[in-house]
Amino acid sequence: MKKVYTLCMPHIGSRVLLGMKKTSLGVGRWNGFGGKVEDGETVEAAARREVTEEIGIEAGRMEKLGVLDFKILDANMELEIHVFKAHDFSGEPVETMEMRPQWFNAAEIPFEAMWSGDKYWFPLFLGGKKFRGRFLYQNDSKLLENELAEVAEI
Ligand code: 8OG
Repeated sequence: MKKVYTLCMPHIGSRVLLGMKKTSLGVGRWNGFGGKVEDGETVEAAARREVTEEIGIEAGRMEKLGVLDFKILDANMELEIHVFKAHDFSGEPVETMEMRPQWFNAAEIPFEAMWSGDKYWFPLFLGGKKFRGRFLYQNDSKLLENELAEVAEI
C-alpha cells in the first residue's frame, strides 16, 4: 500500500522557506518540510505537525497545491506526497536535528541540490497552480520517468 506523506513550504511574497535535510531520505538536499501522515490524522494536520517538529513554526493559512506519486525502485518505496503552500506562519524558524531552514528568492531555488524531479513541478508551485505528478526514480539520484499535469482541482 502507498504511504501518504506531506511536504509544506512557506511561500511569502517572493521568498520561499526551505530546509537543508540533515537526516534520512533526502539528506544533504534542500527541501520543504514534511513526513508521514499518522493513523487518525488528517493530511493537513500532519503537514502542520511536521512543519512545527522540523523548524519550530506554526503554519497559518495552508493551501494544498499538489499531489506527487513518488517511487524509488531500488528502495521498493512508494509514497503519495501532498504538497502544501503555507501563506503565513507564526514564530521564528529554528534549526533542529532534522532541518536547517533558509529563505530563498523564488527566482533562485537551488534545484541542483534538490530532488532532480523538483525542477519540473516547483515552477507550478511557485505560480500557485494546482498539479499532479508522477516521479519514478531508480535510486535517490537517478530519475527514470516523470509526468506532470496542471489540474483544476486537487
Ligand atoms: O519523514 P521524512 O523526512 O523522511 O519524509 C520524507 C520527506 O521528503 C517528505 O516531506 C516527502 C519528501 N519527499 C519525498 N520525495 C520527494 C521529492 O521527490 N521531492 C521533494 N521535494 N520532496 C520529497 O519523499
